[in-house]
Formats: sequence, C-alpha cells, structure tokens
Amino acid sequence: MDLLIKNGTIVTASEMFKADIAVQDGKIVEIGSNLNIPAAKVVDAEGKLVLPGAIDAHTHLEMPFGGTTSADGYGSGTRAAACGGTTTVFDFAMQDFDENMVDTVKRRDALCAPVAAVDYAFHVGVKDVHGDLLASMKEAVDFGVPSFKVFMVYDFGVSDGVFYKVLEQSKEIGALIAVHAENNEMVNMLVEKYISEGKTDAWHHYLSRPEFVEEEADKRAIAWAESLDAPLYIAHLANKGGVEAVSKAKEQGYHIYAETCPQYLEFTCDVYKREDGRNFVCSPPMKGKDSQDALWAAIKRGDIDTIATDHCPFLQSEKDWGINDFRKIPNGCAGIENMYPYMLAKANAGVLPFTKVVELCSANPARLFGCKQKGSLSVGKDADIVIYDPEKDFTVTCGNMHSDYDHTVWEGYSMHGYPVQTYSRGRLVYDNGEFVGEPGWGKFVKRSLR
Ligand code: DUC
Ligand code: ZN
Ligand code: ZN
Repeated sequence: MDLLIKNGTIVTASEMFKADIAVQDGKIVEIGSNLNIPAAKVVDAEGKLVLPGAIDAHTHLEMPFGGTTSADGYGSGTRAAACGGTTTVFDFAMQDFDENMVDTVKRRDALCAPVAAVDYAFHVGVKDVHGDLLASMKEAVDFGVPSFKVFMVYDFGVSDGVFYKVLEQSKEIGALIAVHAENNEMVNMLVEKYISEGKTDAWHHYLSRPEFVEEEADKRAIAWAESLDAPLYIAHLANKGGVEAVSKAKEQGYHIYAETCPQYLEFTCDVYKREDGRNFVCSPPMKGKDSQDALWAAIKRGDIDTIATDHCPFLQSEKDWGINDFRKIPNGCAGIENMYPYMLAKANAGVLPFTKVVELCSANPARLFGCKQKGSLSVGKDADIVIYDPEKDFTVTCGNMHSDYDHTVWEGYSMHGYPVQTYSRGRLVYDNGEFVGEPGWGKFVKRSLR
C-alpha cells in the first residue's frame, strides 16, 4: 500500500466515524477499523478529522479583468488551494468572441496544465453563440466540460435572449448553466447617478449594486429556467430576496441550485465604509446583515447547495486605482486558501455540523458538476484527503498564505482548528504550513452529468 492513514475520524456528508484509510495508486482502496496492511507511509491521525478535499467550483485565475489580470495565476492559485485543503479547482475559461468553446478550454488548459498543483476543471464563460458556436457547447460537454456560465453584467455579459438560448441548449446536451445575476441597466444607471453627484468612494460601489439589483436578476434568471424546466446554478448568491426565490423554486420542485461564498457569510456591506473599503470591492458586493442572516439560515435548512470562493485577487496598487473613483477598482477578493478552513472552523465552533461542511464544499459540487471521482471518502474515489486538527489555532496573514497577492480581506482572521495536511490523489501537497506539492501534478478533471 502507498499510504495508510490511521486512527482518524472520517467525515462524510452524512456521518463521522473512526476508521483507517488505505490508498494505492492515488485511489482509496480500503476503509475500515484497525487496518493492518503494510504501507510505504503510515500517518497517525489520532485526534484529527479526515475529510475529503474541498472542491472550489468558482475561481478566476490569471483572468484578464478590470484593466489588469487577477494576481493569482494557475500555479500560485492551485498551490494556495492545496494549502487550504482544496484539491479540485474550477476556473472560468472565458470564450473569446467567435471562438469554438472547446478551443476556449484548450487555450486555458495549455496555461494551466504545466503548473497546476491540484486537479482542476473549467466552466466555459459564454460570450458568443452565433452561427455554429451554440453547437460547440455540445462539443465542450463531450470534451468533459458540461458546465457554462453566463454573466448578466460586464461588457462581456450576454443578452437575455442569448441566456435563454444557452439554457435551452443545456437541457438537450446535459449541461448545467451557472449565472452571475445582477441587473446591468440598474447598475449602470446607479453608477452614473452617483458619479455625477461626486459620490466616488467604495461605499457607492455597494450602493450601485444593492440588494434589489441582484434579487431582480435572480428572479428573472429563475423564471426563465423554470419556463424551460432547465437546471440553473446561481453563482455567489448574496441577497435575502434571491435566497427566498431559490427556496421557493426548490419547494416547487425546480432544479435551481445556489452557491454562496465565505465573504458574504463573514462580512457585510459595512466593510465599504472602512478606509480600506476598496479592498473588499467585488461583484456582487457584500450585502446587509439581513442578507447575511438569510444566507446562514438557508445553509442550515439545505437551500444553499455549495460554498465556493469567487477567488479573484488583485494587487494593492491595482485596488488603489479606485481610491477616488470606485469604477476603477478591479472587482474581486481572495479566498481560495480560506474557504475550507473558514467553514470547518465554523463547524468546530458548533455553528453547523462538519458533515454539512463536507456536503457544501465537496460532495455537492462533485455531484452537481459531474466530478465522479471526487467529493467523498469512499473506496474507488480519488484519494483527495485533508487531515484537520480541531485544536490548532491559526490567524490569517498575507505572509502565511501561499498566493501571489499582497493583501487579503481575511487578514487577521483567527480560527480554532485548521488543516494540517492535504493529499492530492494520495500525494502529500501541503504539510503543516508548507506547500510540498509540485507544479504540473494537477490533472484536468473530465466530467459528465449523464
Ligand atoms: N466578480 C468579481 O468580483 N470578480 C470576478 C468576476 C466577478 O463576477
Ligand atoms: Zn460572477
Ligand atoms: Zn466569479
């Protein structure tokens, strides 16, 4: 046997139990009590939790955006993921206009494959479906990429008609559409209004994208999906009205799924009043306390399906472009190394069960996005394993993270409990504060929803 993890408490999405795990050739081959198998490496996990690696279904690595490129490339982003217990990273391969979607994926894979430290997958960010391009969605599905994202905002956002066509197509080809839902016209109108009134600080980033701007777009997107009975995944849900709309759709039996992110669970829009408020600028922005409470309540009753990060960090000098004009702040925050530790620390503090964290951060993203080899500790699955010490105290600082950014919204955030080891397909990639993996180890995860 290559690896034997002994005496730990295994956490699945439904139960916790004491057992040993045996790993051979990157796969889990046996789980049981007191396994007595000779192994090249034996790890004693007494007093520790043993969890499946997290799957971050929403990151923007090396993404040209906001007049620059996000600060974490595929190498540093996946390295940081490994150090936060995330063993599969989904990135957005943004389609160029007039580009076949398989070519989009191959173009980004060529950048990612040589440097990825953990396994990775892509969603295609759809921009253009004219002519044969709509049919290239099916080619992408056959290539192992059965998920797509449409943006209702930004200069690369799609029209309502294109969004509808993409949803319609997804049903035929067995794909899942994710949406960035905000009302573009409302955002543009409010931005213009505040700028013309000389209101240029980060607080007005929030005021130009307040609760109703997201809620209205959520409801519109849900209505279209319902009219087609197509599945829809609402990315980075952050507002209370949208949560209520998702709950209602689920109650009525529609396949509407929702993701939220740690930043919405931890911070409120009050951060935009801080002197460094620009560093928290992302879209959708953090919302009010009512929305935050609604997100936590929805997590607890099962109406939020996944947690992901929307990791999209920028350098301080780039964030500073918008000190006097919020429009110039590149949108996005760090989170790839913080998601699993944050959620697990909440479980350790009794806010939610550890099993629920595994469901939200690993089992559900694996199921919804068709990662058949991932998402649980069970025989036959990839040995993507995190060992978690519930007694280890940890405070985030930029210096103890493993990204290429120079500041983080999580600076100073303290947790009781922290991951101490991460294994990617049985290979140790993170060991007690150190990245010990290798660039190029990570493999493209071919997926299927059928
Ligand atoms: N929102 C962000 O804040 N950054 C990246 C893209 C997005 O939609
Ligand atoms: Zn988005
Ligand atoms: Zn995003």
